[in-house]
Amino acid sequence: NIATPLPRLENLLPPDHDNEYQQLLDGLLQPQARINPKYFYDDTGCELFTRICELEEYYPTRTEAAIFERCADDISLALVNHAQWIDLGCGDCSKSRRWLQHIAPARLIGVDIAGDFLQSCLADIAHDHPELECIGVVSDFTRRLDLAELLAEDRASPPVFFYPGSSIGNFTRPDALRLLRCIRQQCGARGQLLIGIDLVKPSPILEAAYDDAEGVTAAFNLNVLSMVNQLLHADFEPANFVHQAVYDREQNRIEMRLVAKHPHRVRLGHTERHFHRGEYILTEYSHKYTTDGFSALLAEAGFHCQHLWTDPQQWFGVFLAES
Ligand code: AVJ
Repeated sequence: NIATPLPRLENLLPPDHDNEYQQLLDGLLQPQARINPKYFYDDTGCELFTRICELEEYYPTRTEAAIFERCADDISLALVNHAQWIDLGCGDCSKSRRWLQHIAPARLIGVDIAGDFLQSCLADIAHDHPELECIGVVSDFTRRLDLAELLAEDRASPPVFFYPGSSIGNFTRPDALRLLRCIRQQCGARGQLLIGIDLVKPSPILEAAYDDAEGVTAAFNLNVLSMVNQLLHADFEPANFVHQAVYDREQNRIEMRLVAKHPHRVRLGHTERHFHRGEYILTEYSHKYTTDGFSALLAEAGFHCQHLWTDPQQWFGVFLAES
């Protein structure tokens, strides 16, 4: 391992820390306080999220993995050309790694916000697959995703964008549409998108998935406050808040909240905010789609939906779309 050179790492994160700081602060000063869910993923947050994915109540990860496993041959056959495989929000790249047993891309491009973690994970993959060109792209694609230059290095190979885990559920419908359009543009004429979507289902199942008995999701939600404390020099006291997950049937989304247990004041850098008892911070949306609803969104973004694979209970959908 020591002899393997580190994989190439492109940093496309624009250095706009001031802007980030301001947006985070603005969100917390709004009448409805909010924190962008991307701030969940510090080291502790990443660990807690891994534990969430293993919870009995949290069915999406396991259900998607089962679909991938059961339908791997069909999916592989439906991928026209998979020489360039782009993993959006790759994390530890474990999902892409499993695909390497079925398909043999020439290039693996892992896009994530956490650079150091990305490089070490890609180094491991590169070590196990010496023939594979591994490239890490440090980017916050909730803001901007621009891989045009990188993809153009291999014009002959249309890309496959891999966006698993229903991560797109964090975006509101208009924002999800914007991101899908952006991906479609970068697909060029023959690229494809393989995307995992959590489907609408009875609310007790959904609410349990986001409020597990062990309290791992609660810890995950509360942990975001330590990130905010660091970034904003704030003094949030996690013990003053309680985790809540509510399913909104009209909007088809889970809302994760941190509810103030009692009235109190929080310092936010040079300013401060008062929270009433019961007032809450909105920390995450997790949108659920019907299969028709998500197909329509793909169509609106200019994609043709080619295939849909689901599990027997129709809890999760894997869509393959082409431009
Ligand atoms: C990573 C956004 C797909 O919405 O299910 C899990 C995050 N939050 N439990 C989701 C999450 C609480 C997850 N995504």
